[in-house]
Amino acid sequence: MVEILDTTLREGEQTPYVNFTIDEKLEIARSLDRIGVDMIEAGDPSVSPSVAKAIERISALGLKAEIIGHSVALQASIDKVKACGAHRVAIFYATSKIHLDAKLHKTQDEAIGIICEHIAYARSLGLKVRYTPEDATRTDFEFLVKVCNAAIEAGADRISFADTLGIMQPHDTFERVRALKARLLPCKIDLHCHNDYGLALANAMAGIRAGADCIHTTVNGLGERTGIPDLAETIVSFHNLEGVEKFNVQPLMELSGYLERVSGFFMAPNKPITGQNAFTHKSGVHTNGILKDPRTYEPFDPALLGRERKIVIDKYTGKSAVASRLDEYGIQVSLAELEVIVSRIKNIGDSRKQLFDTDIIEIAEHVTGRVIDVIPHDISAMILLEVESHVYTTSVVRRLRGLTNVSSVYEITGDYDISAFVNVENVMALNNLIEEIRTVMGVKRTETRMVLKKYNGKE
Ligand code: HCA
Ligand code: CU
Repeated sequence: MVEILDTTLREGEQTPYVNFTIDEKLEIARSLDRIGVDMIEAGDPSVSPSVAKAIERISALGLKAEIIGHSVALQASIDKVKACGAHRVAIFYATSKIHLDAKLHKTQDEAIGIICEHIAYARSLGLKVRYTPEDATRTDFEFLVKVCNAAIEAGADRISFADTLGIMQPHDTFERVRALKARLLPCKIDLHCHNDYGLALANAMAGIRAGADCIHTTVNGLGERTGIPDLAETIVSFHNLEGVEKFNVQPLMELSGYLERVSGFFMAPNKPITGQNAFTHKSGVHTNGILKDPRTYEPFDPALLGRERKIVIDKYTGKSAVASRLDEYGIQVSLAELEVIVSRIKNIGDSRKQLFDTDIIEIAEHVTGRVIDVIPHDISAMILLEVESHVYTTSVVRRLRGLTNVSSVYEITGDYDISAFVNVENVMALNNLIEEIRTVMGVKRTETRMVLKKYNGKE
């Protein structure tokens, strides 16, 4: 059964411009444990005192997951992992020619000596050991087998097959892992696949098929450069496509949202599984199918993740989707009225990026000539911002205008400097947008006022 090692706290914190507080790390570790990952790589204590402190606090939580400290091959660094109370040390030492020559200035034999000496040292401290041949996928295969077997003999019980540059393809990964497994002494094989070509999860799944044991993930696919497989994509793929039910999928959405907020690193809407659009349908043909039977255009039920499907109303939309949206609000219209409403929506849709329920209700009001007294489910809000005194208000305004969902921005007098009007689909999207606005440089404080009802002046 596939194992997951989540390394959001180590590889994930290597994402450019991302740093977590100790409390945030504790929260992430607890959520990962609730999800049921087998191992949590909590950091490399030699990086900084606060990384060491976080590993120590996480190790003391008594979680079900095994806690791992990452380390270079140096006794002082391994001592720090031991001092943190971690169960296991993951020692990495590169094995490819380019890394040995250009970075480490060591021969292959010298490398084996250093690796084995430090594994034996870690074992003497009572730590379990994983050995990572960094850049394994560009390492001469015969040398890779030799160095891994030497590491296992020295006391490592796991080898991390690291595709450090993300250069593998699934069929190569399958062949290479199968060949490696056939040649290694008994040990578990981890797959650490980088996503430089967008193939990380595909490679990891191929490696598992070939007999590897464990996939390394991060929440939201964080990590150096383009990161490694996303935890939610990995778990849901194994759950739905491979029938693996050992992980708890329910907390995945919440954890992904939490990571967006604390990392300031927001996901593209079209990201698989947790992206905002993962269950949003647009064209008339698709929405018509979805309304008849969601299985026509959904790979799985969004309820698995506690999510809901969404149908976008715009110029691509047909009558059935508009009728269904009006029905959600209990708005009854005749077929003739519906046709006029749809044609107005199509005309507006040519010039507007997004139509909100407020707009659709307004169109229905005009077309039917009746006052429709309902409160839209989607949200309009006014966000008031105070700007740091040393920052130009206009520079903040410029940044805000570049954000999707911000419809207008005003510089104002009074306690606040700026007011921004925003339209979003739901409270989660509002929350994410507020967090995104708070990360804009120069924003000191925000206050959000939700719009309860909107009146149009003259109409
Ligand atoms: C790095 C090291 C590593 C280690 C992977 C592992 C890699 O380059 O920072 O220990 O499993 O990608 O090789 O993350
Ligand atoms: Cu890595």
